[in-house]
Amino acid sequence: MGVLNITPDSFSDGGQLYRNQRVDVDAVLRRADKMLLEGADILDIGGESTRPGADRVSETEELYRVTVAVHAISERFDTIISVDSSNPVVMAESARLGAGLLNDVRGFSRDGALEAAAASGLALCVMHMQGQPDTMQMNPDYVDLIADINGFFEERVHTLRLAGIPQDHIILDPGFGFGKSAEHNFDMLARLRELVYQDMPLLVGLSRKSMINSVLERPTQDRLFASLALATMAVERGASIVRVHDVGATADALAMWHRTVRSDSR
Ligand code: 8Y4
Repeated sequence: MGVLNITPDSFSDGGQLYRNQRVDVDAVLRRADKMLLEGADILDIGGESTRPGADRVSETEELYRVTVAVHAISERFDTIISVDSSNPVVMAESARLGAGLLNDVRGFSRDGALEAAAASGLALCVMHMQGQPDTMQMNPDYVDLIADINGFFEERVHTLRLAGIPQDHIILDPGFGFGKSAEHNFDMLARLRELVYQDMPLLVGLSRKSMINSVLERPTQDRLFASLALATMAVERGASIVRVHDVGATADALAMWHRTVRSDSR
C-alpha cells in the first residue's frame, strides 16, 4: 500500500500534492502512476493529518481533497483505492467515486462512521489507537499491550459484524505510533505473530515513523533503510499489507524475503 498524502503539512512528504489551497491533480496522478509501476497494489489517500499538533481540517476541506484525488485516480488507473478518513461523509462519497477500501485510524468510532462503512459495502481497515491524535503520545500506558490490542480487535470485529459487515471484509491494524511509546512499538513488532483475531489479515504502517528515531535519530526523509528493515520484519511475522511511502524500495526488499521463503519451503 503506497501513501498519498493530500495535505499541506504532512510530516513525511510535506505538501507536494496540495499547494496554494488546491489539490495538484497532475502531481497526484504522476505519484500514483509511479507507485503502481513500482508495485503498489493499493493507494492510500488521506486529506487529514493525524500528527499531534497538526491543523484541524473542516469536513468540506477534507471532502474536497480526498474526492478530487479518488475521482482522478479511479478514472485512470485499475487499482484499489484506500481512503484514510474517519469522516462518514468522506467515506460515503469516496465509495461512490470508486474507492475499494476504507482505512479509519479511529476504527469507525465517530458518529455515523459504522453506518457509512456498512452502507458502502467496501473492505475496511480497523486500526487501534490509544487516546486521540493530539494527546496520544503524551503518556502511552498499557497493563498488557498485546492483550489490549487483541481485545480491541475482538470488540471492533464484533461491533462491525453486528452492523452487517462480513468478517471477510475486515482488515486489522495494531496502529504503530498511535498512542504507543518506542518500546511499545518494538514490542508490538517483535510479537506481531500474537496480534491476531481469528486469522484475519493484518495491515501495518511502520514507514518513516518516529520509532526509528528512537534508535537512529534521523529526520523523516532519511528513514528509508530502517523502514525497509521494519517492513521486512513485519511481513516475516505475518503482516499481509504494509503501508509505505517508498513503494519501489519496499517491493525490492520484500521480493528478497519472498524468494527466500520459497527456498525455505522446499
Ligand atoms: C513519519 C512518517 C512520521 C509517517 C510519522 C508518520 C497508519 C495509517 C497513518 C497506520 C493505517 C504516519 C493513516 C501516520 N499511519 N493507517 N495512517 N495504519 N491503517 N505517520 O499505521 O504515517 S498516518
